[in-house]
Amino acid sequence: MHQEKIDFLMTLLPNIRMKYLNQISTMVTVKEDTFDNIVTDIDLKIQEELTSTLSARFPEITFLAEENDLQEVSDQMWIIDPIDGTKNFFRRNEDFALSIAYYEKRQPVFGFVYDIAKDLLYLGITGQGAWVNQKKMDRVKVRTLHESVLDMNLKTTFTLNAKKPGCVEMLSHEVFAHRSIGSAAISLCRIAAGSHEIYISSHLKLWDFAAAQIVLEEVGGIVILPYEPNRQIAGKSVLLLGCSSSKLYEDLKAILFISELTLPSKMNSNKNGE
Ligand code: 2AM
Ligand code: CA
Repeated sequence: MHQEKIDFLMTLLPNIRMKYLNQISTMVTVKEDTFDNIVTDIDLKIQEELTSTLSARFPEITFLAEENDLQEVSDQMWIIDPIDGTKNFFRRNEDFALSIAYYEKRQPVFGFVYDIAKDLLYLGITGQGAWVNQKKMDRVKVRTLHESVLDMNLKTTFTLNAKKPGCVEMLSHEVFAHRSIGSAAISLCRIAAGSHEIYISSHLKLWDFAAAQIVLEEVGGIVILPYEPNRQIAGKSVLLLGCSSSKLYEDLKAILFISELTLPSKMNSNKNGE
């Protein structure tokens, strides 16, 4: 039923990658005063190309997209981040991704995350599995907290500590290592691929993680919005925790969150269904 949309994107996304891969960013617009969020001309061009091509082919589907004001929640919608990890794109030219998910009736149907620099195209289809460059991904390996590598940024440490003082220091004694990649979509897909186990970010919007969440959940991973499970669909920012197993989530929850936070009941089958 959704194969036509998937096939269309399978062709479109590599074409967009080839077109923009070697383009140098020529203009940077700083939103607000904080330099918290940058947007380059390439973010805008990729979003424009995606939305115009998709709306010509599938005119009934609306867009919830990061740039411009294309933010309409409906029963059939594309959720698009043209570049997730724009600061990486701007400064390092790696670890940034094009992310596009398709939702029906506010439920995830499928999502693509394209790691542009590494040319890895992840696809998750709800209930069917996940693929990378068309190769089916294995279920993710379960590791203990002591074996786990955590990906988290500085801002998130402040937020977690404000909610539960001392929790980040406690966490630092429990994990194997800490890194910070700088792209939610890439990080969640790399948990799915087994290169690390935990990602926590305090300020994400739905387009940052919608597609990658499907990929990770389809290989047995967990994505939780512990404080605000329904805010993301309205385009508001949320604290997100992604990890490779429900056991790991239980261990993290005990360290990071106040005690009354529990998994939604659907989580017993490794899904949170959000
Ligand atoms: P972006 O590159 O699309 O902005 C970096 O830590 C991660 O957080 C990236 O996925 C980045 O997405 C996202 N991010 C950075 N600033 C953000 C903000 N103000 N709101 C929501 N997500 C943000
Ligand atoms: Ca972006």
